[in-house]
Amino acid sequence: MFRIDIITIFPEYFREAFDYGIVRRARAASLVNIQAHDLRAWTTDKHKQVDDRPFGGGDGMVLKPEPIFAAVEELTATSKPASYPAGTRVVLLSPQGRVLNQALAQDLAASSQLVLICGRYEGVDERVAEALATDEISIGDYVLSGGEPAALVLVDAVVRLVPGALGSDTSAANESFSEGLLDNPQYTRPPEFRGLEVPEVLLTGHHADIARWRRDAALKKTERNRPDLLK
Ligand code: 9D3
Repeated sequence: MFRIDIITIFPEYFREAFDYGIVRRARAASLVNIQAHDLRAWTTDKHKQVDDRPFGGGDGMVLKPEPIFAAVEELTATSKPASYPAGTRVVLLSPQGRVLNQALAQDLAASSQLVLICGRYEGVDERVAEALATDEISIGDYVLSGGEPAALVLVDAVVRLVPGALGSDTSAANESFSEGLLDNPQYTRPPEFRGLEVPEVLLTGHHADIARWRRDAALKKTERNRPDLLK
């Protein structure tokens, strides 16, 4: 079974997040086991301190390395990237990471255990990126208040690619982004709604015309919203 362990100071944040849709189905079918762990469980001091002031000065606090290394050690049986079990990826979610895309999601889905480390505060002691994580990943160029929402996004993108997670009628390889174009627009009944009409061609049953319209509409949508995909 594919295993995903999330290390966070807010384990409750994830409580219902994986109880919906494809992720819920994958869990129910025992294709994947997802657990959120409280980083404070691996502290050893009375105050369960997970952060400290940055060396060299500066605002805010930095997550300390010791509890994070101890957590990964317990969850993977080691804390040396070279000796992680085959198929184990230890991912630090951080604004400094490489940006998640469908190819990276596919790569991660081919592993067997993901350990996700969620940062908070002003950051995470760099020794976690240097000597503990196999990957450092961002979900895009905007500022979040922590790694938790990024972990949700990554889990969703990866779990639906785990073999068996999608219904047999839908193949993950056969979707938008795998083809480099956005999806074509879709319509359903009624054919006229508040004066807004469904494109005539979709009502004709002429399959070749419909296929041509869809290709053209997808191209126009991509030109308008994501010209970067066409370069
Ligand atoms: C680059 C921003 N940093 C400048 C001082 C401060 C900072 C902002 C946000 C430090 C940590 C965070 C928390 N964000 C994440 O942990 C994070 C994140 C994100 O902010 N954007 C996109 N992907 C990710 S993955 C983890």
